[in-house]
Amino acid sequence: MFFKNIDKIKYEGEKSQNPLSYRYYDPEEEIKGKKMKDWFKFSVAYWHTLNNKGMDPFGSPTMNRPWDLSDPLDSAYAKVDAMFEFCEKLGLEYFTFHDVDIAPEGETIRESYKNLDKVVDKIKENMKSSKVKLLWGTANLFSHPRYAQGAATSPNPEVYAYAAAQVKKALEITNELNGLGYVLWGGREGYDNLLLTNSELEEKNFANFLKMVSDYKNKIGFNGVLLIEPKPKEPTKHQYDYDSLSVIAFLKKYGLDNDYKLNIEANHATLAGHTFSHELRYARLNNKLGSIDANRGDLLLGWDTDQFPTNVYETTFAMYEVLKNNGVDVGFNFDAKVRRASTDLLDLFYGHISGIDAFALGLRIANKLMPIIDEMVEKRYEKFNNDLGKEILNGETNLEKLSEYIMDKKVEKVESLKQELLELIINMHMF
Ligand code: XLS
Ligand code: CA
Ligand code: CA
Repeated sequence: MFFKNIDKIKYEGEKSQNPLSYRYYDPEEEIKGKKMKDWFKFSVAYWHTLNNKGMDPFGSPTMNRPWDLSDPLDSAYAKVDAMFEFCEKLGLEYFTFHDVDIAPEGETIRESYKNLDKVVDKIKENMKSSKVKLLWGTANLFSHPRYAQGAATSPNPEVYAYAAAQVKKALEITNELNGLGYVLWGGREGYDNLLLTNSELEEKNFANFLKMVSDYKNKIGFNGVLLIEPKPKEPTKHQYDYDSLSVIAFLKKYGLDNDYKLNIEANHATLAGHTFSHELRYARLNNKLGSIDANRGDLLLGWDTDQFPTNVYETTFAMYEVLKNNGVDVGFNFDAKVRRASTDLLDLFYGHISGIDAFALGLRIANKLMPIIDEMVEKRYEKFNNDLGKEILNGETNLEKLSEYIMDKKVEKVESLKQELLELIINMHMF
């Protein structure tokens, strides 16, 4: 046991003053006929919760974790137990990992495969006596020095092959563990210097790589959803999977749009100069809203801080999009870490609890606001129900007809937007 003095976190309702309880997240409560736990399928991220030790570009690790042992494989086994215990205590059923998070990397890919097999056996063993499952898996194609100039967009074909071998195995173990999804985040797929980049070559290689991934997924019969995670920058100056719409355009260009959906991260949305809900909206409208990385950034810092989501306005607007999408295919992963100075094991619980509650409250409020917002939007566009509106909407008119129609009419004013009224109503429901 790693979290000895902590009992299972329970739903105690909003009057509770116990920080180790849920005030809004009641897993069994139904909203629109679906249990809260099924709306979310919250997951804990291996890399932030078990592997992050508080290192940053200015300083050494600040956290000593009881699962960090001297032998890397022993540590890997201890982490499996820690993950299962942590999820069970939070009452969550899912976790996520990169290949290198769960098992030590070997000198060759052959050795890495062996280590992965050992740890995956241990995960399977733990799964037998637990409800805890895999939400999604992925391969880390960005930390090792070989990936400094890209993986599927590297100038070196052997690096490309190494990346392919990592993804092959990561897909296989995700499949063996019945993961609901597989994520591709192109951490180093981008450029730092445009003049030194053969953009056409990199783009083609990247597209071929994604094609191979989806072919192999089908070959091994993996039923989960393949997900691309957009991010505009960091670590590279410009990343190819910039945002929802650029990924969707890329997928369409290469005939891959039936093979992939998107994993939208809140912090990446704001790095791209968008809101979280903007990214969710455009993914949703293109039938691409596959999964969510639940976190938040800090606008004053301006980098990928991966903080726990606590802003209920943001979670509410996000859940409005999720409700409209009737949920997501995969789930909500806490791609979030405690701050470097928050060094207690308990802080891991506080972070997750406050993120879970912020989303649960967001879901409740969004559900109440939805009919009000929908009515305001409908009213705003109601003129498109008249003959002129219908012709425009159905693409049944042309410039001549329109100019003829409007020739002698005065068109001076549109009805008020009523943004202030909406904002007032939102606060009425919020507090
Ligand atoms: C980094 C990404 C990463 C992906 C998985 O910014 O968020 O953690 O979610 O590789
Ligand atoms: Ca992420
Ligand atoms: Ca991030």
